[in-house]
Amino acid sequence: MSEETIFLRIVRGEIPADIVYQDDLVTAFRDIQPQAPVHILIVPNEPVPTAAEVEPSHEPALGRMFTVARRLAEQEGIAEDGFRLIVNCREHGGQEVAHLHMHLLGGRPLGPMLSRRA
Ligand code: DGP
Repeated sequence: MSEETIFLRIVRGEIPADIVYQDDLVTAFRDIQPQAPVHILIVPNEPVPTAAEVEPSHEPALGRMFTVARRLAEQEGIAEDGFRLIVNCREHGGQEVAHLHMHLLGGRPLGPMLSRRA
């Protein structure tokens, strides 16, 4: 998979996004097609294509993604009621962008974790 995804270009500031947090390891920005009142994507600045390719060297960034998710959930006012964190992986996981990303979703009851098979 190519490393030159749209998310890498957002991390680098090359294309616009509603960035809500950025530090040395991760960047968080609002999803362009929100599926809940709060829908933020948290990505490692150094691209990892998918969750199937994570290595021990990625642990600092992956751990930071969780602490940033907590911080943003509090900032967005969804921590108390609760929220959902999702990482889709490859084709069966429904991953569209090959730069690992965590979805932070909340602001309403989110329903069952998986839609039922037809
Ligand atoms: P996934 O299916 O897990 O790969 O989710 C990809 C998400 O990325 C999807 O919810 C839509 C979002 N997205 C795709 N392109 C862009 C973009 O250019 N900007 C922003 N902010 N979000 C994007």
